[in-house]
Amino acid sequence: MTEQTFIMVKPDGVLRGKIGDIIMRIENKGYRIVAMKMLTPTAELLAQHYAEHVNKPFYPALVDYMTSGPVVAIIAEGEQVVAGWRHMMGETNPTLANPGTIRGDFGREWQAEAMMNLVHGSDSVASAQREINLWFA
Ligand code: YYY
Ligand code: MG
Repeated sequence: MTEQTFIMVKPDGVLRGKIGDIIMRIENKGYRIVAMKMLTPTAELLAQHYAEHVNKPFYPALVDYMTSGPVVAIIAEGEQVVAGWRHMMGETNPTLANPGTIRGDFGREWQAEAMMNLVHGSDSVASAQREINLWFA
């Protein structure tokens, strides 16, 4: 089924010059980019985006990392794009992410307790709708 997902190139992805590579992977796979913008997220926006994580021990480090610079927020559309993009990103922990995935190919660094793993992708169609409404309000 054609659906939409929310994708983000996180601050480490921008800093390391991977925007082009990541966009190329989205387009090469056959997904369509339907909206895109660059912004530095506020702590308030992140608290809503990462509502499920606000009480976790890694959250303060995650906010420091995610507010450290601009991100690229993207809406992508395609057949099963939510699951497909999760597959292309690889596992959350870049050390364990398979080679060939974005996190497996580029991820290595940590900031304090937070994994710096270059990209975000919604984990379900419902999350995607919520995140799209939040970031592209
Ligand atoms: O959806 P995904 O990004 O793969 O992972 P989540 O479990 O939703 O965590 C969001 C974000 O938080 C993750 O990309 C890195 C960071 N994080 C962390 O630094 N340490 C953890 N133990 C879990 C998550
Ligand atoms: Mg998640």
